[in-house]
Amino acid sequence: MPLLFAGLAAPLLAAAANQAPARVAGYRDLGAAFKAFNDALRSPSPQPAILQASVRKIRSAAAQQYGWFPSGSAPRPGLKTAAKPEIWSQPGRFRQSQDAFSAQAAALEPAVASGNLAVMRTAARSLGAACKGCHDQFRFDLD
Ligand code: ASC
Repeated sequence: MPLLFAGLAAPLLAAAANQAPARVAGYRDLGAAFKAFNDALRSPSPQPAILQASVRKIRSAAAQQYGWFPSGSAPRPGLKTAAKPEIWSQPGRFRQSQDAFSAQAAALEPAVASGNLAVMRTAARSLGAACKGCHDQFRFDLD
């Protein structure tokens, strides 16, 4: 039977290890969507379709991020990640940061719907602050 268990465990471990690349891809997409949003806001008359599509992607990332930090994806020898161990040792604090991001992502939608560029810029700044707040606490400096 040990061979059978080994056969089952290997794919499970591989799935856990793959969660770090999953979050890297997720944050890359999120960063691209936020950049598209901010780039559009720099235009004198941003296209609502671009703003709305970006917000949809940002909100999707906000929903998915809760699944990006399974225990098997914490830092360990052989796993390259900028995620700090505090994510797993202080889950309540980390959850607060995740919720702060979700709240600011959700707030983008009514800001865009208002059609008011100043309101959208303020909402985008608040979202960026939520990103930074989490990075400052839970992400190693990238270089
Ligand atoms: C961005 C981006 C982030 C945040 C952060 C805010 O545009 O990609 O990670 O804003 O830099 O300080």
